[in-house]
Amino acid sequence: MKGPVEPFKIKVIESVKIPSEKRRMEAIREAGFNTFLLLSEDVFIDLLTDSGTSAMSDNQWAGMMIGDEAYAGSKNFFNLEKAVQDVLGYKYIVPTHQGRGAEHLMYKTLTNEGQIVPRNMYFTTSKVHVELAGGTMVDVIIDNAHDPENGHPFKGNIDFKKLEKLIEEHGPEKIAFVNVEMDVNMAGGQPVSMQNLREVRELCNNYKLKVIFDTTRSSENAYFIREREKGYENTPIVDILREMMSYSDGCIYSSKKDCLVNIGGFLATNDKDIFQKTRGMVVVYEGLHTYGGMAGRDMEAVARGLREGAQYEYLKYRINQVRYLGELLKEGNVPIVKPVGGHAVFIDALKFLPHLPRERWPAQTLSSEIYADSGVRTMERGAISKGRDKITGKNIFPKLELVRLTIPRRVYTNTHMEYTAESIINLYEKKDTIPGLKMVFEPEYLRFFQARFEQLSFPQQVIYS
Ligand code: P61
Repeated sequence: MKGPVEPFKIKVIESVKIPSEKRRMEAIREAGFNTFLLLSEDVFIDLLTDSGTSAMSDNQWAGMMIGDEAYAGSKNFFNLEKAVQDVLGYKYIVPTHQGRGAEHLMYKTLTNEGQIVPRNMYFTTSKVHVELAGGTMVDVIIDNAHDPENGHPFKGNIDFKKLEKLIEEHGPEKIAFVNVEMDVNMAGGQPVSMQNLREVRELCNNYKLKVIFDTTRSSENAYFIREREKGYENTPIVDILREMMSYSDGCIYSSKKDCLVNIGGFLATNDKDIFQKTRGMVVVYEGLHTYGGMAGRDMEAVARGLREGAQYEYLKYRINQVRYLGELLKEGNVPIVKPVGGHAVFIDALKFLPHLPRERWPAQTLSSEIYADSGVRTMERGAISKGRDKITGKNIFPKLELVRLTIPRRVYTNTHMEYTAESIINLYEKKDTIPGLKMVFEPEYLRFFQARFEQLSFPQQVIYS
């Protein structure tokens, strides 16, 4: 098997080196066995996230040089507005410093105390912003998404029975809005089909409910629609994107992913009321409505990146590089979520480390072991990310206990993928010797970012918490 051919050549490089085994052991201990707390210079291949880690093109860097840093009315804002209108089809845009800034404005505007927000699986920042606005997020994704072995081509789809039951049970006035994520991150980067989006719209029309998309990885989702959904085989990606967005009332967008930039975000809508309310808030929390926390040069890079990231040839390479890593791991019998998603390969930590109880945090353990073994940084996506129940205060143990190997866009070569796969396959062969972790520091919000752990020695079946 071979990796995909890159549709670009490399103009600038950044040196990386693999720290010694001794330094890796020290570094992970110093980081409290939390890969978020590692120093970047201690990392060889950084697969922590695809967020803000893309390599920009010469065209984007050229755009940075024409940054108009006027406080008000920057011309780069209007370029960004035009790019959003052309690529996504929304009329109004409110810029923000990154995705969670947009979530804050949008979700606060649309959610009243005690309301429910159905969504196709939670995302950490989305959940916290709905909760801070007084709402509760309820998962209405199809059951297939919770099964790592299930090969459904659109595992990100909304389950209509679950959604309708929720609306009927609570009444439509209790539903703040319906939230649909593209290429569902926590499910493994799994796409939503066009048919599902269309039907969600119809259902919500019946109940007069607003539909808000999390379009963060919508271009990658559009690629999967073209690859897998009948009737879209030859449709240009931009046409697919515009049809997708036509089924929503608005979106939040973290530009740090599919827009191939290091920082930025926005919300967009065709709804004048949402626009006016969020535009009123942006000046309080982010900055003036023509920059929203971004420099002019950053808005230019987002505008150009949104167009570049929707090019078919680029997306084909992108999705296939992620798939290449997934295939290599599968060949080495490493248990991964199937099918391989858009932005990352997810390892099933429960199958990788079956000897560890859930309270020993198998995914957290595995991500720290992968780093110590190879210098590759990955991320826990399981019970630590999920957090505690808002009412009982107890840890929630989601069905998926995963380690995410997230591939930055246009940054690593196929040889980096091969190194990563070989190291993890070697680790899998000695998996029985891996001891679990004990959490010794737990922050109140988004605990996974700063939590600290200690390594237990074998036998570690005793649960202390
Ligand atoms: C990531 F560990 N994602 O995947 P912002 N919606 C969606 C996202 O994936 C997303 C945001 C909104 C990140 C960064 C990150 O628990 C974590 O621009 C589907 O990051 O504010 C971000 O966009 C928020 C990593 C965020 C995490 C939260 O790596």
